[in-house]
Amino acid sequence: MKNGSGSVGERLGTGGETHQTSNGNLPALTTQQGVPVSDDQNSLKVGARGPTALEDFHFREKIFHFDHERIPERVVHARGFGAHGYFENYQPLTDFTRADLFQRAGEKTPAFVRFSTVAGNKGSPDLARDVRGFAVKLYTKEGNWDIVGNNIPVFFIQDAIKFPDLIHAAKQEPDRGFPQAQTAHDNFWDFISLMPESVHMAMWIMSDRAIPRSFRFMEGFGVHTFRLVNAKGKSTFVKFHWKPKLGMQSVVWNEAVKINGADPDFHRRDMWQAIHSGKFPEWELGLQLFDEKFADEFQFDVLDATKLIPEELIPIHKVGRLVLDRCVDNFFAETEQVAFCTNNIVPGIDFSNDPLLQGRNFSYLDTQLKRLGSPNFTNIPVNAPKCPFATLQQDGHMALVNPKTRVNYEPNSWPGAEAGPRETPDKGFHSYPAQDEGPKLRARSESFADHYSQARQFYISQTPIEQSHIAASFTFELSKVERPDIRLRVVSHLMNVDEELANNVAMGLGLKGMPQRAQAAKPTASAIKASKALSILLNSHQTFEGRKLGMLVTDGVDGDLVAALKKALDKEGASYEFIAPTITGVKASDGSMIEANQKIDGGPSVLYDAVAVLISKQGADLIANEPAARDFVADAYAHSKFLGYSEEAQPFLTKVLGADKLDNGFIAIGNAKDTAKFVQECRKLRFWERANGHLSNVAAR
Ligand code: HDE
Repeated sequence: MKNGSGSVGERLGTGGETHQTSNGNLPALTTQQGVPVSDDQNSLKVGARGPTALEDFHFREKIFHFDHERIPERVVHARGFGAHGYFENYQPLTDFTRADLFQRAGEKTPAFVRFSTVAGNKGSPDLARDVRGFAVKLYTKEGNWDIVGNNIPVFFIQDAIKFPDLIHAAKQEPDRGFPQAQTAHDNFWDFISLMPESVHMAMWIMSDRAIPRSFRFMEGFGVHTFRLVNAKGKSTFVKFHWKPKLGMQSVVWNEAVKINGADPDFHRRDMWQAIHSGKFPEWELGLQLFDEKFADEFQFDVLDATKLIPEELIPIHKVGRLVLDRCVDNFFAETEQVAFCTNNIVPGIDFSNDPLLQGRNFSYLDTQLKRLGSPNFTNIPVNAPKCPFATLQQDGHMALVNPKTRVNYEPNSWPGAEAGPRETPDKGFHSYPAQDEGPKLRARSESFADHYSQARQFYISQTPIEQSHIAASFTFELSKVERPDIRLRVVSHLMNVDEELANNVAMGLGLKGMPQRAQAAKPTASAIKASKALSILLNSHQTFEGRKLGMLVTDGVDGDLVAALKKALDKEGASYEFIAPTITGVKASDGSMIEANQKIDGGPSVLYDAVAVLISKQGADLIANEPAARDFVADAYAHSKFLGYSEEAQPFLTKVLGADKLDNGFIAIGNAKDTAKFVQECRKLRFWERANGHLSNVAAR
């Protein structure tokens, strides 16, 4: 019987024979004990009108199993989406690491990746303002290696002991059970404002990084400093980066709010569609490599997870690519049951003393036991190594791979294969013999004390439009905070980051005066340099590849124009959907039918990277007063999107927006040549000049 990723019979090693239904085409439905079921529509009753008989073992088993379908959701990162793929190594990295997956050029290592949000519950919307988890499991030939990272290179706290406090503060407030999947509430900002070390990360989550357009368009980071160790035992410090092949892209906040209503599964659907259409998402693995000398001389402590190392200082070496080419067969079996553990490392990789990482190494193993219910969670196919493995561990709930021989201990004197596995000092994992000593104490290193300099660096590295988004999101979140003293305390920290930012937020909140600047353990380094790598917009890949155009069409649309636009999009590697007054579609001017993907109120423009309004005169009249059609255009305008339009659409656009609004982000499409021009413009992804104009209007007021 086929069930998810493999046949149940196969998985349990029974040979996989199944009963057949009488027509022989479909497998027979059975109980878990393999008994064929005669009737799955009616429970067993005494007489047609009951009562139900307790002896109905099929009914009881079915309901019993259903009652136990749920397992605890992850305490953080509950909402996620996973996919399979592989990592391909470019060149041998033998100088730096003996890790097997990096030894040979072209070596492909199977991978499973799970993306997630942090704060929301399992059913929360994808476009919450939040950090995204970027957890990668690499099934190497010497065991599983998990890089359990995020899409932001720093973290809120420096010591793992504060993690429960951080998460309690971020999640729903305990008395009322809301708000969920958002940090715009008192408890979160109360905590942040009392933890200056979190200010750098607060800048990142208030930036566009926290509302990515797609998992495919975001970076990933291992965050902590790790070690690479080569065959001679030499250690090099390393930070891991994932760089998306198609560049980074985010949405704007007003758009995020609307996407959450229109398609709460926006990110998982995007990933599913990309993989199913053969446009496999891809990232390059980048390494920042540095030695003890750099670590000693660096302005910040490389063990402090609230700090990053600017790429300008330690460049990133791209060493391989990660390709996601297969969706899961079963969401629960794989995405829900995958168990990432920071302590899953392989020979050639090692930990640093980052106190956050050290704490995580306890937490992940512990949490899997709670969620998956047994120390045998490693036997679940998505978690099992793909290389040979042999332990002397046994028993426990759901034990599937107990030793088959008489021997379950070591040392033993049983001969031959009976003797079981043995340690391998030459090939086995050795911890790097770092020299660590000091008094036993509860303390925070002095070298962790600069809380504002990198927060400032992040801010000054952004373009004006990105800076305006940061100010707007601080203002938005703090406007949801009820206690004025908490709002003031946050602004007092921002004054240590950047005066202009603090003033803009204070203005947005309508503060009568500025608070006293927060006391800083270390003053903000005024000489800190901007780092271009920190901005999304300064790193544009200038491509519309992998993006999606929404085409609003009506009966009478010019069929040639549509065909030309489709061709231009195909050439670019972009996709498209048709949005029409009815889901049946429309009849083009040449008599051909165009099938709709969305009815107009099911396909708002927030779901697309750019839009085209290719309507006929009669179509324009039909939709002129349709609110969803008007919103389609008004939102695309407000979110600075490029908009292509047919000549017949112009009066409609003017009616919705006003004649003066048709700026250079509007591209008239009259012929095939124009379609190419339109797609070329779309490579800029957004027409930010429109928003900049709005910014200067605000400044002038
Ligand atoms: Fe996690 N984190 N975390 N975290 N984390 C979990 O493990 C924890 C931290 C991250 O898709 C949990 O299996 C502690 C940083 C991701 O399944 C739990 C601390 C980073 C995922 C846990 C941190 C992360 C988790 C909950 C502070 C980025 C999702 C469920 C020391 C580098 C993995 C689970 C997936 C999940 C603990 C901080 C990333 C409870 C104690 C920093 C991507 O073990």
